[in-house]
Amino acid sequence: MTNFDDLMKRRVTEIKSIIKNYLPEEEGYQRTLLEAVDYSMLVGGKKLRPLLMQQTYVMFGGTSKAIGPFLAAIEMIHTHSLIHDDLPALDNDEYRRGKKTTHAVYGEAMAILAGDALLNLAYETAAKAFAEDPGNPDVARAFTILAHKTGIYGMLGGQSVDVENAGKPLTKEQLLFIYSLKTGALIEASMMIGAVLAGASDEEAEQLEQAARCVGMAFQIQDDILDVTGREEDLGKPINSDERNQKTTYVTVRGLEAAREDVKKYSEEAVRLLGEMPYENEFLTELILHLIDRTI
Ligand code: GRG
Repeated sequence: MTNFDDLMKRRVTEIKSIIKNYLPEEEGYQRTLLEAVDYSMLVGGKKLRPLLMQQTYVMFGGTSKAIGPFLAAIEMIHTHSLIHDDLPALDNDEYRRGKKTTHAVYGEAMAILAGDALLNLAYETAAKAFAEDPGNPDVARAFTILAHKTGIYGMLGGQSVDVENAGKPLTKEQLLFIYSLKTGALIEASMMIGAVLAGASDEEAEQLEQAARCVGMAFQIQDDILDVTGREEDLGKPINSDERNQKTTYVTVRGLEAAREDVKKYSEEAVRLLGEMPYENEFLTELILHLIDRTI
């Protein structure tokens, strides 16, 4: 095992244990909802967004305890989006992260509620950061980024354009708009929040936003590639979902080879932008470059 793989494993394990601290106990009359929430959060997943947040935080020399709630909150928002994305009304997928999707286990109504519950729990959790670091104005800055990048000008807005255009041909520009919001926005939020909580200026946060936008674009294009070329046992979900849902993707617009080249280009541009900053994190750079060849 290389040093990177080893470090990656340790960091993901650490993030999982931080997230667990913020998950609800499965008790009370709403127990089934709480089980569905915990099931969805614990069933697997790469924990990429908290990892990017934590590593950007490290890059900027962060020391505030406020980071913990935000690491959990970003994964809750991401998991909410996956639960809803898998619903019969959207992609209608039965497997995710190698296990049955939330609606396949708990039924559609409970899955809708579990998705909503996680979106709300994310803000309840992020709000705990105010108590972790009282009087630190960066907590409010981070909270604002989290809410903005999740909403109508971020992930949810991008998803709405995606849903509305399913089955229709799209230009590359339209597709990039959708990707920069539905996938890019949460990755931007992750890296910006990591920096802001470590005391980064607004200008530095904006430069990170550019770098993160490139990471998000590369990540979504690779997602499109894996939907065609990946192995179900690696991905933990069925392949050819985009074709089934008549989705225009980067692969259908640009072809497989150009898509692969662009994953590399966007990732290298992200690394270049990070390299312009007066701080360093070798692991973060390696992580972004490793994502180029990801198979999961
Ligand atoms: C509210 C009805 C309703 C729907 C919301 C907002 C939304 C659904 C979906 C967001 C769009 C979305 C699911 C984008 C896909 C982004 C993406 C590539 C997800 C996969 O991320 P990974 O590979 O997943 O990091 P793991 O399982 O590793 O965490």
